[in-house]
Amino acid sequence: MNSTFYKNIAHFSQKLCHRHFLSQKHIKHYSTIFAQASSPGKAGVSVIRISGPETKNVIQKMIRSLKNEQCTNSIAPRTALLKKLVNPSKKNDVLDIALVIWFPAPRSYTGEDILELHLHGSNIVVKNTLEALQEIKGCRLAEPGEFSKRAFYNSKMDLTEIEGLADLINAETEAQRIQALSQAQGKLRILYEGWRSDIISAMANVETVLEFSEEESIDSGLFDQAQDTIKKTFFDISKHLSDKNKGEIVRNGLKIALIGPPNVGKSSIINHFAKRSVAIVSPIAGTTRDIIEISTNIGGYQVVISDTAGICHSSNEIEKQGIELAIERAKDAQIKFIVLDTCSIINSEFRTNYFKEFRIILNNISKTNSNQLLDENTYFIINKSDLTKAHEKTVDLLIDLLCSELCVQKSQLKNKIWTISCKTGKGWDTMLSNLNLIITKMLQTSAQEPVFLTRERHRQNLVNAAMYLKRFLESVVESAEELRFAANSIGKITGGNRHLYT
Ligand SMILES: Nc1nc2c(ncn2[C@@H]2O[C@H](COP(=O)(O)OP(=O)(O)O)[C@@H](O)[C@H]2O)c(=O)[nH]1
Ligand SMILES: [Mg+2]
Repeated sequence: MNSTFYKNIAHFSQKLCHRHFLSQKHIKHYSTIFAQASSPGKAGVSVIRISGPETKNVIQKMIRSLKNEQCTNSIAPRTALLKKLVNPSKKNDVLDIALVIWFPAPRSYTGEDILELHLHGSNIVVKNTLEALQEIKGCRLAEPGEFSKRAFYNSKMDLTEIEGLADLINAETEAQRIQALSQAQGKLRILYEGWRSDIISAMANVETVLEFSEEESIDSGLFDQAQDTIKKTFFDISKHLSDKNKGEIVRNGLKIALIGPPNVGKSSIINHFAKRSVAIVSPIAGTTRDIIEISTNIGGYQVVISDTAGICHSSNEIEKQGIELAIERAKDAQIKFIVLDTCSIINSEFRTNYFKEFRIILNNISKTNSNQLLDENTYFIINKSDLTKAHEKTVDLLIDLLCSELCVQKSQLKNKIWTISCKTGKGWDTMLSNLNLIITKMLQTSAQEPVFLTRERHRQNLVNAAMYLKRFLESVVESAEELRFAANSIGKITGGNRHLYT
C-alpha cells in the first residue's frame, strides 16, 4: 500500500498546488467511490473503503447478518461487526464473512459516509468484492488520491496534514515518523494558518484606515497596530526559514558523498555501509563511473550515501563524465567524506601527483572561498590501515601533508579524520559512532523547538510571503495589496484559500 498510497497523495497534492483540481461546484455532484485501502496481494486482511452518498445503499444491498438473509438499512456506527457480505448482482452469493465498520458523516476520514470492509486478504475475494461494488448504481472506483481530496474539500485536513500523512506512511526512520506525525496532526497548519490569519486581520485594519480615513471615529492607531503585527510575522517567518533545511533533510534523507582519488576504497566503503555488495570493487582504477547510492539508517535518521568515480586527470570521455557527476554529487551533499589511503603517499613522486589531484578535489567541491578549502561538513577517511607496517607513521605523515595543503593547524583536523580498514574492519565502529554524533548534532530537535518545513513548496511560498511583507513594511504608500499577496502565498501551502479558486 505504501508506495501506491504515497503516490496517490503526492499526485493529489501536486494537482492542488498547480490549481488544476476540481472546483467545489463539481464536488457537490459527487459519486460514491471505493478502493482497496490496503496493499494489493495476499494478506491476512484486506481493507476496502467506500465513501459517499451511496454508502447506505451498499450496506443495504451487500451486508447481511450471519444468521439470516434480511437486508439491513443501517448498522451500529463506529463498531466492528462480523457480517456476511453478499454480491447483489449474483443472486446474493456470499462473497466473504467480513468485519465491517460504518462511519456516518461527518465523523469520518473524508467527512462523508464511509464503510470499511475488512475482508480475508485473498486476491479473489478482493477482486469479486470490487466487482460487486462496481455494479451498484452511483458507485465507481476511486481515482488516485480521491479520498484525501474529499477530506480536503470537506475541511477534514489541510494540504500540510495530507502531506504529513503521506510522509508517515512512507517513513522509514524514527526521525521521519516523528516529523510526519507532527505534520499530520496539524502542527504546520496551526503555525501557517496563524500567520495567515494575523496577516488578514492586519489587512482588514489597513483597509479600514484607507477606506474611512476621513472619518474621525476611525482609530488612528489601527495602521500602527497592523505594522506591528506584520513586523512580528515577518520576523517569525524569517526565523522559520533559517532552519538549515532540517525538516527537508530528515524527510528526504541526509546526503553523504564519498569522494576521492581512484582505488582508495570508496566502493569498498559503500559496500561496508550497505552490508552487501552494491558497487564493484577492483584494483583497476576507474572502475566506478556512475553514482551508486544506498539508503541506510544511522541513529534513527535516513542517510543516503553515494559512491562516486575516482577524481583524477583522465582523457577517457566516459570517465570524465563520471568525474563531473562525482563533483556535482559532492557539492549537493550535506556531508562530504574525502577518502584517501596511505599506500599512495609512500613514494614521494607519487605523493606529488596525489596531492595535485587532492587539491583539484577540494577546489571543485568546496563551497567556501579558495583560501579556506575545508568546509565544516568535510571529513577525511584514511583507508587501508592494514597495508603498511609502519602505518601510524604514514598516517601522521599524511595528516601533516593534509595540514599544509589545507593551510590549517593539526588541531583543526581533530575529530575530522578517521583511519579505517575495509579489509579487517578496524576503525569502522569508531567512525560510525562519530558519524552518528555528527548527524544527531545536525538534525536533532528538542521538544521545545518549533516545527520545521518539510518541502521546497513550503519554502518557496514562505519566501514569497516574506518578500510581500517586507515590501509592505518598506512601502511609503499605505496599501493592503502586498498583505493580500502574502496571505495568498501562505494559503497556497495549506490550501486555506481554496474557496478563492472556485
Ligand atoms: N588491503 C586493503 N585493500 C583494500 C581496502 N579497501 C579496499 N581495498 C582494495 O583496494 C582496491 C580498490 O578498492 P575500491 O573499493 O574499488 O576503490 P575505489 O576505486 O576508491 O572505489 C580493491 O582491490 C580493494 O580490494 C583495505 O582496507 N585494505
Ligand atoms: Mg569505486
